[in-house]
Amino acid sequence: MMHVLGAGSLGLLWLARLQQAGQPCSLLVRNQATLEAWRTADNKLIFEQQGHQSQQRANVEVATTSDTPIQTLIVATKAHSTLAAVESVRHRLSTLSQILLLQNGLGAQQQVSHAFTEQRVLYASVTDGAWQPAPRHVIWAGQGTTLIGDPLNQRAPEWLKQLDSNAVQWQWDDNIVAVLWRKLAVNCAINPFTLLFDCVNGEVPNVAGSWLDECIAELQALLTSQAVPHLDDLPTQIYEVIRRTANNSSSMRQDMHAKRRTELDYILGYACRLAQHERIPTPALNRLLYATQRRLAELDLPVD
Ligand code: KPL
Repeated sequence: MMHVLGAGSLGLLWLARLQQAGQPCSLLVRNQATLEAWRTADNKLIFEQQGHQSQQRANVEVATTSDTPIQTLIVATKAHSTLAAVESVRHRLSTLSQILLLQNGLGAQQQVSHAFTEQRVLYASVTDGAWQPAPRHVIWAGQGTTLIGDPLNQRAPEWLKQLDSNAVQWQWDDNIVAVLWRKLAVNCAINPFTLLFDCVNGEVPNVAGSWLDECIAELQALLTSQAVPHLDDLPTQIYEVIRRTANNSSSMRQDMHAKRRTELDYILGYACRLAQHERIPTPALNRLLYATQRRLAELDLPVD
């Protein structure tokens, strides 16, 4: 039995695909009110892909009140609520439990690794696109791949085979931290600009001008300091993502429009803090962080 923690679009996407592949799964929700809402809706989960809708029955539990042991915990919360969410099920974990973290950015993963030294903690980089038009309804908008790895460089655990590749397209990566750094660099170069200028990804080069290239050069220097390999193609990769996702509204812009807390602090905030710590000058990134935080404050949204 796998447990999915986090009932946002990513959590529901994992739950739906795992259940569809016949994998016993339980969704862990935050409180009784959310559980009641599921019960009222007969625990029905709507999963939509390429216009095709299917319905499933979800097995839903309140994370904190149940005490059945958790063997495999898949954490699909936003970065800023990850540590508290995993702490809320600590009493259900044993030394045999394994935790798979699906968060964006960096920082949340390290917080969990430090707090849960008795469990094996794996990190993943997810590129699927998913959104929720309504509660308990998830649309799989873009198929991506999931790279999974162990920050302590151990081999892939056996249980990952249960993520039947028909359910979740995943690959093991021996340098998952480098993968997450590259993804963070892509998100640093795109997401804050889309929030600041309230634009889709494809407009970023126009609205940001040379500021974008200055940020990319600073990100290259920062990632070099973290021993991320093959950085020559980072600018090409970033421009390629902008081209491929030109009509997308970035996750940060979506959060802003929905008046939700953004993941800025775990993306650009993390990069700027680390640069300061490593004494790498990043004036363009700092200026972007400051401008984005100011915009969030104007909108009455948390700046961290
Ligand atoms: O990952 C993304 C995000 O929106 O967070 C990008 C790559 C920018 C696609 O929208």
